[in-house]
Amino acid sequence: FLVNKHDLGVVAVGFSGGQPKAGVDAAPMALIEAGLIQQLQDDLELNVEYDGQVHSYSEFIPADDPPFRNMKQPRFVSAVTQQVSEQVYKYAKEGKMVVTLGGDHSIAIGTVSGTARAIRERFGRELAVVWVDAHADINTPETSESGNVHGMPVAFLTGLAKEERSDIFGWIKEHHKLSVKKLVYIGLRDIDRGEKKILKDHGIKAFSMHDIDRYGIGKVMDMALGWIGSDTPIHLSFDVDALDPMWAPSTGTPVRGGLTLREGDFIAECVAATGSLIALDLVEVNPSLDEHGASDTVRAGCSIVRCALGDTLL
Ligand code: EXY
Ligand code: MN
Ligand code: MN
Ligand code: MN
Repeated sequence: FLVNKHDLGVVAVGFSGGQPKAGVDAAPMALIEAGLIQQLQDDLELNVEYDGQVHSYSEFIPADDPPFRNMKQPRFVSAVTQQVSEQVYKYAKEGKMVVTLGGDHSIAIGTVSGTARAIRERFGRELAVVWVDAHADINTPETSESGNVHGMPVAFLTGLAKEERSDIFGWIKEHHKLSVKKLVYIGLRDIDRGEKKILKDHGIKAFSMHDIDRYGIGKVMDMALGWIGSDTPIHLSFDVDALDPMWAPSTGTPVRGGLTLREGDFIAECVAATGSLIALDLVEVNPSLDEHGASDTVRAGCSIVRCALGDTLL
């Protein structure tokens, strides 16, 4: 009821400006060349609307982009995510399921703000986000040790990080935001000290790899989706580095001790089975890192997208 689940909008975001490693901008093309869109059309019988281009957003490159509040490339990331927000909003407003292929995880500032706004306008409801990641990506510019914005999207989306300047994320208004109570993490295992304090202080729901070891992924998914509750629209933001580097080595910030390929697919399948999924991001695939592992990483990414869109084993 939340979306017409056969109608899909795809946004290909070839963007790497939220972190320092080149190559993550090539992921959308790698995923598409591996047959992803074809699979969605032919195997899952979805009506896919895709403008046929991987956006590089070169028109948004500022003449000068010095660090601001410790953030690197703040104007470029702000302008690109503002544009992504509009692209995603447009599809979500039409009642389409939105799939965004990244790109580094800073692009979620655009995707989640776009769906949050559309869901408010269409249903007067708040959005829930399932953030699958080795990292919490909830640094404020002040707690971040790296200055890389891909480590900050959740802080901006929840309003924990704020900035007035319209050219540096000041465009993010209340209607774009997400409540910290409607956020659930799965797969965490590399959290900065400042992030730990933020998670604790705000009572944010998080299932780490420790929890997955203790309870198993089945129970963790029951608890995670139980926290969100039924009938709440869900945006799934899936960072491929949640998977163990054994399965997804080609990513900018790999952390050992992660999810198996099946656990990743299972998470996507469980979210799909709620019937409440309205948008999906697949980010941080970097085919130029660990090149012999690139095809595995791309295939893992394709599989997660298919599972989230309702592909079942039998
Ligand atoms: N917490 C670290 C930072 O803020 O720089 C690492 C963040 C990595 C973010 C990757 C995309 O998930
Ligand atoms: Mn991430
Ligand atoms: Mn990550
Ligand atoms: Mn660390």
